[in-house]
Amino acid sequence: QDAFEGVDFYNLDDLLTEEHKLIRNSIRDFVKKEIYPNIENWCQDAYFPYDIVKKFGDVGAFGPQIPENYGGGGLDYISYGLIMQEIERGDSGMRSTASVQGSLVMYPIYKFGSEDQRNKYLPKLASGEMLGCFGLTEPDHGSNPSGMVTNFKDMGDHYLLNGAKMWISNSPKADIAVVWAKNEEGRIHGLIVERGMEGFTTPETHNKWSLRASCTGELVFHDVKVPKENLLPGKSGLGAPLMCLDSARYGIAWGAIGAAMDCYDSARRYSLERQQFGKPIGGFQLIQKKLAEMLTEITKAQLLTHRLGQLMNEGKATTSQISMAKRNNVNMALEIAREARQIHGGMGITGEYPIMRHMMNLESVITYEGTHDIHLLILGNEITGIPAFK
Ligand code: TGC
Ligand code: FAD
Repeated sequence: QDAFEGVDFYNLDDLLTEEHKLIRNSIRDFVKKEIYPNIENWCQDAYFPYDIVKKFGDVGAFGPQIPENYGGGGLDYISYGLIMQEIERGDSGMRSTASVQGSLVMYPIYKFGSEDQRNKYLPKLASGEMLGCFGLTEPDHGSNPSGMVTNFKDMGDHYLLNGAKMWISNSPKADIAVVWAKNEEGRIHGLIVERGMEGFTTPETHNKWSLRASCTGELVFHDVKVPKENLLPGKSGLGAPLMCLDSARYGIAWGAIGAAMDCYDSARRYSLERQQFGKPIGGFQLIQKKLAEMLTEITKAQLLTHRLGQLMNEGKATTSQISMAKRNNVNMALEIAREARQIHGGMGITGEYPIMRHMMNLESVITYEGTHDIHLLILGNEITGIPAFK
């Protein structure tokens, strides 16, 4: 496929700074060179290309919003969003690797970690020398993480950690895991668990039809001795992991636009090349309706995320504003992938085009970081003041 052009129907580039555009273009080039030519094979083979970790570090995709003195990019939230958009234009699984590292591992260590923890882990995570994962979900507690049973006991000179996490992106290859567990009083804390600690294993989850280039697994803890200095001291309670989710969900709202743009771009090109009944299928009204609606939905999603980015930069974005954007944009991308699949006819199911891959990936994206319906209920709670999820 020819070089991908961004979708900018409302001249949103005019609202970006030169730095934003430079960052966006450098990640776009990176994705074109390093991800786009290989991603189809990686997904077909269910292969996580571990060397992408170092490359993401080199290009500044890990923790762009973390201050530079800890190895991060020191960038604003619009830059962060643009980076996620461009990576997910390549593949949602690749964006998962980056958003887990930046928002779910580096962010809690930066925000709630001690100075020693920040200095020990952040520069290595930023450079890609180290890969991290985030363990919140459990086999019996997905949408309801406050019910978690993973727990730790104070043994005097260390903590003893027991329990299991499931569906953890990056876990089979991660060097460290930020794990959320309850203490003896039932209070949730974050602990940094390192690969190699006795009793800690990370079995891989196989046979996924979605996010096949991202590795997913469990985190299993059998009497793991965790040094006391590995507890994140800055914040406890469910609010701590939920703050991390705010940051990651924000990135996903941008990322989904990237996947949608790629589907739209492919459908637009195909509709001009493919001839039926003696003319390009793009000349039929029904195809034009699909393309016009795709462009409209992408543009609306861009406006939503741009404003949300401004609010994030000002520290004013609320959880429910982020929920609205994550929910809307991922659903929008999934709908566009389905319509783009129709436009490609039979070719839409093959690996010749990126459509089916994006569509299958987005089935995970619409479920993780809070399902489509959980985000609806977060909005319902905001509107009425009555939490309907309990
Ligand atoms: P609730 O009673 O509402 O809140 C519990 C405590 O947390 C506080 N809080 C927040 N604090 C900071 N920031 C936020 N955004 C906060 N939201 C809530 C809240 O004030 C309260 O504090 P306190 O002091 O009163 O205790 O909690 P709840 O148990 O009723 O749950 C609410 C609900 C259902 C919305 C929440 O649990 C939820 O969001 N569930 C979805 C779970 C989820 O999103 N899991 C994601 C796992 S990670 C993942 O999927 C990574 S995939 C990454 C990839 O590969 O890209
Ligand atoms: P459930 O919570 O069992 O939900 C099942 C269905 O019930 C959903 O439709 C849901 O919307 C609905 N439902 C649940 N509660 C309610 C309610 N109160 N009202 C109405 N409907 C309800 N987690 C991590 O911690 N770290 C990771 O890195 C991570 N990566 C992931 C990667 C992949 C590929 C996937 C698929 C998941 C990942 N997750 C991760 C887990 C993800 O966050 C959970 O799958 C998600 O939160 C939903 O939990 P669940 O799968 O247990 O579904």
